[in-house]
Amino acid sequence: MRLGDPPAPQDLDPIERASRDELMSIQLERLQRTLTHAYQHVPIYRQKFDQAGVHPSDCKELSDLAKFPFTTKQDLRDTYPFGMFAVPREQVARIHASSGTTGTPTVVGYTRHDLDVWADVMARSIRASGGRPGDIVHVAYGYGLFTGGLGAHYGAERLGCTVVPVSGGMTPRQVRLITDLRPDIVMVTPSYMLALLDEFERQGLDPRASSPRIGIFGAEPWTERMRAELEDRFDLHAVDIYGLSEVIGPGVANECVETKDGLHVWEDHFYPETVDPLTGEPAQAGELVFTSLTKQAMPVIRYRTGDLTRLLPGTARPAFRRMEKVTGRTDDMIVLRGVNVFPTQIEELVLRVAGLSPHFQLQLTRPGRLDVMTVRVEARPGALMDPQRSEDIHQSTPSSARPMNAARAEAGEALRRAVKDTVGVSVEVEVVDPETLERSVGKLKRVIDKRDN
Ligand code: DLL
Repeated sequence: MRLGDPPAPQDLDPIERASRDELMSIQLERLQRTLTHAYQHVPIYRQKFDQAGVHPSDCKELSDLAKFPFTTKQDLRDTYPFGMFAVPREQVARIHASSGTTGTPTVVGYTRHDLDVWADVMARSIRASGGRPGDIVHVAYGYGLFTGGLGAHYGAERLGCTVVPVSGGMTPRQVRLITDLRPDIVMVTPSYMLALLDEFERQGLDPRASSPRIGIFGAEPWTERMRAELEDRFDLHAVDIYGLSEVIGPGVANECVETKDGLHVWEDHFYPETVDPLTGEPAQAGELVFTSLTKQAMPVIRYRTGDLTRLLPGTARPAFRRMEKVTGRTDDMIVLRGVNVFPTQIEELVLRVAGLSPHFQLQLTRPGRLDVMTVRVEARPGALMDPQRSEDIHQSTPSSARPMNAARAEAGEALRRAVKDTVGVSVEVEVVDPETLERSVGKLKRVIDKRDN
């Protein structure tokens, strides 16, 4: 695998070469402007600021932002659909929306200038990932109300790439297009990249011989172990991209391929803080909170993302702080008999056990008074096979009636022990046949909650 080359300094945006002090002075000026814009044009911000007894003119330095109230998803729901907009609706050039699977959908809007900023930060993200003008970019993030597809699309065009706008789904066709068009870059959720991996193998193609040298993966949490898995099996650089629709979409933060040490937050547009998720007080590690610095249509002030991470000083782009890979969301956290468990913790452990594939689900049940979590994980194809297996097939024994073979039981036990030792909680493990768990096309649903509350 070719080492990820850093871009030549003259190819960076000027702000990427700025000093921290220069960046901070731009941030302060933009922050003051944003607070004023929100206060003047969005009734809910005016109300909340007034209630908290703060006024945009109270923001004299960046740390004064902590005096301002938070914005939550509930605020977006309460003002659905257009109540958070700070410009007349006719100046809104595009709408995106969340799927609304967990309640009222939330709508976000962009002026032409916002779309321009978005394309710029996405182009910057793709370049930081190792992309260059002229590269072919296969976009398998969903196109539509989800921000992944169109966000990646316009960013790749802005950088000067050739875009293949495939969107999600139709997996065999994705593999065909990757094989025939030979993209340099694939942009997709890590879980769907795994589904593409299966499809390569199903078609008898060697994924390591495929063309992509970079995968830009995001929209859901994924671990260092998953990075190693994807890099090894596809022979590419796997780089993390982060974003959320309320803030702009993908391109809020991105890893630099030469360091892969967390995501540089594009702080000239999005100001990050981390707070204690319970008290809301500033904390070194905790819930990520964003304030937009340049958005016109829908400025967000101290938006609570629900994502858990830690802010660190910049490395490959020294002026910009980094965020650690997101380990999970406050609402993804499973509290199992008093112990907090994140699906990413289980992912790390699953991928350490030989013979277990990265495809797993967490099923929650409540058979008695206590919650039980079952890790249902697929064996890797060809691994953990029962020597009697071929006879079983001839006898056409239904697979559910077959006893779990010794190798599977051992792998399951190894995982169970690892979870107990590392996370501190007892789980059940069920090792299932390859290709029996549902695959995601976009964002993966890891947890199946079968407890009736
Ligand atoms: O997922 C935007 C996006 C598209 C990001 C494509 C990256 C690539 P939403 O649908 O609004 O927007 O979901 C945002 O997804 O708050 C996180 O919980 C999660 N998320 C996004 N990127 C990452 C990541 C898009 N790299 C929510 N790691 C966020 C972990 C992520 N979680």
